[in-house]
Order: sequence, then C-alpha cells, then structure tokens
Amino acid sequence: MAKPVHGMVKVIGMLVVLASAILPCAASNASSDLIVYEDALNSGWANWSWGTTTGAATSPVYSGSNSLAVTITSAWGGLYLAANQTFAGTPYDTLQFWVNGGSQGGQKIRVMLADGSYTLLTNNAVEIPITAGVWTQVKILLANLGNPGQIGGIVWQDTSGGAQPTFYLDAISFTNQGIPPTPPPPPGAGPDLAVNAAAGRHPISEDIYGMNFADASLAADLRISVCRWGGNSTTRYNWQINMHNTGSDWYFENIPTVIRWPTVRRPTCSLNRTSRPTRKPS
Ligand SMILES: [Ca+2]
Repeated sequence: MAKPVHGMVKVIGMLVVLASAILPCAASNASSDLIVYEDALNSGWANWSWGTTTGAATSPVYSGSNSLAVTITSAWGGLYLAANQTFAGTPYDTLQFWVNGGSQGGQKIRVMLADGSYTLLTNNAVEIPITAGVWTQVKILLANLGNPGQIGGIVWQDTSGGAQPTFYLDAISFTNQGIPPTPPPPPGAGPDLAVNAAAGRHPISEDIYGMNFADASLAADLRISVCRWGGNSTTRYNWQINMHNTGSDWYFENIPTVIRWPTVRRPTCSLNRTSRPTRKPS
C-alpha cells in the first residue's frame, strides 16, 4: 500500500459522523492542544493496554514518520493510553485523532475516557466506525465522553468479543474547538392542574383554632375555640385541685390557678397567675 503523506495525498478519510458527537468545522487552537501521540507516545503518557499489542508502524501513516499500530488479541481487550498525572479537562472540549482500518477495517471499537481516579467511564463510551485503507478523522466532544473534571487516560476497547485485525491511530490530541456548552433543555410544560373544592371535604376539628395564653378579649374577638396554655409551672397544673406547682422557681409550692374557663363556642380565655414572683429570691 502506498504511504499516504499528510498534505500530499488527496485521499483523506471522510469526517466521521458520530450522531451527537459530530462537530462543525472549526479550527482548533493548536498551541493549546494537548498532544498524546504524534510519532510516539508523548512524554507524560504510558501504555496500560490489556489484551492488546501495540507497535510503531511506518505504513500507513497519517502524519510524520509513524502511526500507532493496535491489535486487539483477546475479547474486550483495549488500548489504554494513560496520563502519568491526571489533568483538568476544562481547557479542552474535544478528543480528536485519525484512525485507519488497515487491510481489513470494520473493527468494532468504542472510545472512552478514564477519570481522575483512572476509572473508565464505560457509560459514556462512543463507538467509532473504522474503514479499511483510509484515514478518517474522529472528533468526539468531551461532553459525550462524560466530561470528567480530571482526565486520566483514553481507551479504545473491543466490543466484538474477540480478537480483531490491526488498525492504526495517529495524531491523537485533546483540543479546544470553542464549542459552547450545550444549554440545558427548557423546562417542559407541566400537567394541567385543577382544584375541586367540593371533593373529599371533611370538617376541621375546632381544636385546631386555638391560641396560647390568649388575652380574654382577644380570644373573644377572634372567636377561637381553644385556649391553650402550658410551659414552665403551668405544665404541672393539676386540674383536680386547680393548682400548679412552681417547682424550683418558688420552693416547689403549689399555687392556686385562677382560670376563667372558656364558655362554649365563645371562650373568654385567660390564666390569671397569682402575684407570686416568677423567680424565688436568690
Ligand atoms: Ca504520526
């Protein structure tokens, strides 16, 4: 197979269409790109692959002198390019690379990221088409790869459940294409609500409409049905002798409680305490 050279060869693979992952043709800021692989694995990266053999190939090559030859040798094997130090994903919005299916093509491969804990984001994997004999540029939005805050690596994993013919990768990088974040969807219309005031009615207990220590005139004015009182010494009220005990406030004495009990439906609610001081002398 003739060696295709970038800038000379007219056959450049068609842009991969990846459903929602497809990007507009926007120029990336090359100076800010994070290079993972050009002709060799960049410094700061390591090969953590499993069930996979890799090697430098001189043909086919997309750019420079070498591409990365990848051969899945066992089911679910994967090429795992791991960053020695995890890095922030926020400066980038896209993972891009070129892929060539070699003499056979049709490899079943999904791409995913490892997060800052080197956990593979398997729920955010993107399957890529791989064509025999041509270089195809793949751009995947990081948003479609789980958009981890920290990135630990990239994985190309077999999804066929078996060994696969050799394919080739080249020019692997993280870039910033200036893709604005996807705005959240507008809130949908809620269900129609209606109130049927005539349905399921039941009377409310009169005991609900009460007041604590209501002034008699106020209680009468509000027509409250319950006069509540309690707390401190009144909690110890004995209705059989109409006394409350002062406890430690006043020598634990029983004090007569003067209550004018509410009249039916029109309470005159008051609690007249004795003239005892509220605290005993110290
Ligand atoms: Ca290269």
